[in-house]
Amino acid sequence: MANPLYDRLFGCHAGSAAPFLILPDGSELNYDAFLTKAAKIAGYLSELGIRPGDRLAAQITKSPEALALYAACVQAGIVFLPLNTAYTASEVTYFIENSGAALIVCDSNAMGDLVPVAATLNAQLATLDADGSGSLTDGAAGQGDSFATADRSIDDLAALLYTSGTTGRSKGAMLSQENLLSNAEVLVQEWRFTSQDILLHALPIFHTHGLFVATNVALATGSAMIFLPKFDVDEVLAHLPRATTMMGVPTFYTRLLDDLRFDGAASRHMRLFTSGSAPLLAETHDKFRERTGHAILERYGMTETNMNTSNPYDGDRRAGTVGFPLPGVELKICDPSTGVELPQGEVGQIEVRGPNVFLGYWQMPEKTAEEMRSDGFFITGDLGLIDERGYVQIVGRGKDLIISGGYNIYPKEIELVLDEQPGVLESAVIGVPHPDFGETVIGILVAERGRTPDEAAIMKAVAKGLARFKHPRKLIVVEELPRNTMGKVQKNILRQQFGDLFAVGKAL
Ligand code: MLC
Ligand code: AMP
Repeated sequence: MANPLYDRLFGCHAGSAAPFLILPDGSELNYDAFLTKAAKIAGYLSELGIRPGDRLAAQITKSPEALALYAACVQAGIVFLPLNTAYTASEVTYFIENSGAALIVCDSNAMGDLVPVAATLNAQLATLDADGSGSLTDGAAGQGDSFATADRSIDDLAALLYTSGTTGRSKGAMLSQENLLSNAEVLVQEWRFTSQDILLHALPIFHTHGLFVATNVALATGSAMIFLPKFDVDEVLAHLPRATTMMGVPTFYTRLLDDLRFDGAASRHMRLFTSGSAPLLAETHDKFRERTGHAILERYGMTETNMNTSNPYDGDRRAGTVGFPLPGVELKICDPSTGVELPQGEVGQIEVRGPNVFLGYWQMPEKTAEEMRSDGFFITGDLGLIDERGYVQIVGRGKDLIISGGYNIYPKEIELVLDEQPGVLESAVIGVPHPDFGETVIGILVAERGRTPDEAAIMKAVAKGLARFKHPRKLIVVEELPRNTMGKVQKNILRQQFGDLFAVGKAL
């Protein structure tokens, strides 16, 4: 029996007393205890009738048990579908319906909303709360300490991660065991991880960055993680002395720099800081190096592709670049309209191919075909160039996407809600620079003739349907939207017009 992902990341640690999770109160969970927790959960999932290949949707708070649920799914061959805890019930309903999840694991607070959804969609429901209690844990308690690992091949589906789309409809990116494993192996080598490392983990575990980049790299090397529930500057500063490495989104680094307690002394012992999921401003990179002596290692990835490029561990980590394609990853810059590869130095669409690139979108062959070329290159939607030294620079996005604090937000999804509101004729949602989140969302509205949109009512409607991080931080009513001759809204003009709304020192 084989299960490459389980065997390589988890099974190899059986019997190990080495620490895996170091919790905020200083207590530790060793590898063996973690694996036992996972095996018990796998036993319970099996008792519930969840079979290899079934999808399990989890909207749960970060905890050792939540991570053990991921391990249990890998061991039982169940496709893990983690969901942002900020999603509203209506957002979650779509994911469950679209994926056909057999089991939903949620916080007991969400039961009221999800019981009817589960009943309608014929899914089972279990609970897991932030403190690790719940019906999942109760069911797992009665199970044996070991579980017969399900037989899986390297091409089998391991996870389904939803990413929003430019049409407003989310797509489930199908990630195989090989996608996850190949990327973890490469990152371990490139970033020189060893079992001596202690990774400060303050990222959420429902996205690629916190789950597959951070956690899988730690698992692949048998290193420990200081497992914090979220990014909180005080907590991070308190735990940093014990860490050797940290992975973060740019907001982590700007928040640390805003705190004068974070200085050379607080970070001298660290081996590596990495950044990704959103652009790290060259200014932040430079300020960080000045303050701490460390050059943050910036890398570039996506839900669909895991990690594509990385600045070098040894050598020049260049601000404003995302480094070189990772070993095994091919990257080219192409003309967006023809797909023809462009000469070095020219700006075009970034396309990537390799064992890291996903299998396609769940039950959306037409969407997959739009973004995946027949020769296996994936069209990322990011615009970039390869400079004279071979470093990749991301210069913009071909896709209409906002990245706020590392979370992706597709304007279309918000525009659809705004357009429906009484008194609103039409809307355009744009991202503008924000000192904390990098970019933030604003909504530009055109009122129906003779009417004044009720902003409070609009924000209430937005809150009902959409996760908090997607909410416009400001609504602005204009006479009309700028359009080109084809009638397309010129968002670049709006971004110029409202781009300094959140500039430092500007009163709102
Ligand atoms: C929280 N809020 C956000 C937000 N996060 N709003 C916009 N953008 C965000 N990212 C909301 C909160 O609900 C709150 O609402 C208000 O904004 C301020 O909250 P906060 O306390 O300041 O936020 P905090 O909880 O500290 O979270 C900020 C953060 C977090 C940056 C630490 O968002 C985070 O951990 N981001 C990481 C995202 C990530 O892992 N992305 C990886 C994607 S994978 P209110 O009601 O209080 O105003 C990927 C591939 C790759 O992209 O390459 O890695
Ligand atoms: P997601 O869909 O959440 O996986 O987000 C992927 C997107 O994040 C990419 O397509 C990029 O636009 C962006 N991204 C990730 N890493 C970086 C980076 N280092 N610099 C700029 N953008 C990045």
